Amino acid sequence: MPYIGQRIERHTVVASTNDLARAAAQRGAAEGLVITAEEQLAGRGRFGRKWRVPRGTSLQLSVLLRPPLPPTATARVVRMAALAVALTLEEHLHLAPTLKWSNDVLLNGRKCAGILLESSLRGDVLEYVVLGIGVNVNFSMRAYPDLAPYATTLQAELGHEIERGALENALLAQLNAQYAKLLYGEDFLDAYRARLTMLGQSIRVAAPTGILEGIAQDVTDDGALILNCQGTEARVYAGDVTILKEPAR
Ligand code: BT5
Repeated sequence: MPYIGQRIERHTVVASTNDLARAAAQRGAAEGLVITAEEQLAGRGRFGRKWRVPRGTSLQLSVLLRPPLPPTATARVVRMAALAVALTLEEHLHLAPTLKWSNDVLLNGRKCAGILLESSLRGDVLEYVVLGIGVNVNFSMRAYPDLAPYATTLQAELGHEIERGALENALLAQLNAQYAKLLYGEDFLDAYRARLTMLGQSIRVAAPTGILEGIAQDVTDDGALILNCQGTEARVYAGDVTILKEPAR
């Protein structure tokens, strides 16, 4: 039975915990390794974007997994991680998170956590997956005025500081529980859809291939978002979603 967190490597300052986890994976480290950092000098999001958090305030960790699954299963791992974060916030802090495709956890419509999955293939199976998770904990988004309209922290939502060690333990316990389900074949689609507030809404997706607008209809097992663009179905595999306001009548 895998055990996420059986080995935890704690760092004060790193470039990115995902880099360290990838290097460990390439050296043959066992799955379940967790790498944490108090500060990341080059913390990153998708598409090489920056992940910004003041030092010593938050959870920034990477988990090494070796699920014996095909490459399309990375979408299940992202859903699993988003759900594990959401369930931790629900059960440990009694918050009411929602999810935003593909990798965001929101509180009151603002992003409080993000997930960055990086994988390596061997032939047509996953050799390893590095699951990077960042949760904004004890700081104020006043530190980042450009992010403040879209982002939040647990402290801001709860009105008090949170004990990070206990939160990390709760998150690792959730990840273990959900990863066991993944290995038994769970696709996490129903639980993910249930928290995906954008379904049925008019949205804009900025995808690497261009901008699309339509009604968000569903998500697929391999990670696509299905959009209804004036009667034509479109599938998008990566991008950033903005919810559009209802047009004025
Ligand atoms: C993500 O990317 O949301 C993935 C974040 C993953 C961070 C973890 S921390 C541990 C591990 N090691 C790493 O180097 N990374 C992972 P994406 O969906 O692309 O969102 C990035 C965008 O979110 C940026 O372009 C900003 O607009 C915004 N952003 C940056 N910092 C933020 C923060 N602390 N909270 C909310 N939004 C933020």
